[in-house]
Amino acid sequence: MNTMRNKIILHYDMDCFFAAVEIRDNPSLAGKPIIVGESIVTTASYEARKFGIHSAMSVYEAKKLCPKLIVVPVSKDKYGEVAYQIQGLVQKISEQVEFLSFDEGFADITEIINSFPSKDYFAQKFRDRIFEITKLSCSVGIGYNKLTAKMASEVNKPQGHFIFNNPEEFVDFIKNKKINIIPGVGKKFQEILEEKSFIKISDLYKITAREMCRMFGNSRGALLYNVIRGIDHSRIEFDRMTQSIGNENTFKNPLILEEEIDKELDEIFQFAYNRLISHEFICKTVTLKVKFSDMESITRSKTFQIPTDVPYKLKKTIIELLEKEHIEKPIRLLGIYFGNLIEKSKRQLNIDFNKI
Ligand code: TTP
Ligand code: MG
Repeated sequence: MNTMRNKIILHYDMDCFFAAVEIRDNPSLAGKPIIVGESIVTTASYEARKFGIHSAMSVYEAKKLCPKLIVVPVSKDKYGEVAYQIQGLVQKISEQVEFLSFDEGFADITEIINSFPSKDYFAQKFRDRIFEITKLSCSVGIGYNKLTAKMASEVNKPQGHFIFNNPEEFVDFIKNKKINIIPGVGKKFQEILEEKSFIKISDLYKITAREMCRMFGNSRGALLYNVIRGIDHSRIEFDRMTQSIGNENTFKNPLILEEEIDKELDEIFQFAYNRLISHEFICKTVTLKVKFSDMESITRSKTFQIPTDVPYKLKKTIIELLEKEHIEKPIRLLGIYFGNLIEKSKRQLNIDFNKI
């Protein structure tokens, strides 16, 4: 068995993301053709897609296709907030994560999947949990690499999941599909392929890697050769500097009493702190996030002069941030994040003797 087969990767992609958030927050939009955008369509509800409306189309053109179309302006901050919640959950299940955009990402679940009854069970639980937290649906794919996970999440979209356990299953699934099922094969490349009478994926298996490179260029040819065989060695890109490490919790029964808040804060801190330490990071910024039961939310941060991982200092800062707020409303969510992360080993090597 090669290493490729040993990994288990989950990919999630929110359904109709911007539109779904808008519908969630204004249920009178449900079941109607809506798009989110000002002059360009960012996304369309499934009802609007039935008219042929899609992302990147002009709103003018979209309205011609569906005169009853409802146009909702973009609220990036709101989608960012939801993305943050989702990413918090994903970071809880795995330390190897990569977020491709607001609504899409990968998690390496190799280490934890064996403690669940099955991949199918895990995918369902993941979707349920996302819905519980955000009241939004997503689609999930589980594969043995990033490519197959991403393609799996498309299979039962929306509100579904699918699993590729190995290359045999993958090839069996895609061989009779059209070539544009492959991510990255756009209209232009599809036309080039069709000119050469490659219509279905199965038409490509008889071509050797060398021939493919000759026909389509080295990198594109090699990529195509691998992709149709379910081969992808790309790694999860965990970008440490742009991400923070932390933890948050949503409470079914909002917290009111001081001792309840302290207890929860303690637990969240411990979890977040353990993650910081296990990654061997020190941090420069500490962030406290609080969401109230009336949905108002606040995010407060403090940045230190010198990065630290001293628990006492980190905890004290969090408590100070909380106390400054004079909270009187019930709390629905508490979160603690450590940002501006620096690898501890690098920090030690970076000591500048001139400055001591
Ligand atoms: P996608 O995941 O591509 O689309 P989607 O979530 O709207 O729909 P699907 O159910 O098919 O996954 O993109 C995520 C969000 O990113 C989308 O809701 C709006 C935004 N977006 C843009 O702003 N511009 C674009 O061109 C695209 C494709 C998406
Ligand atoms: Mg999406």
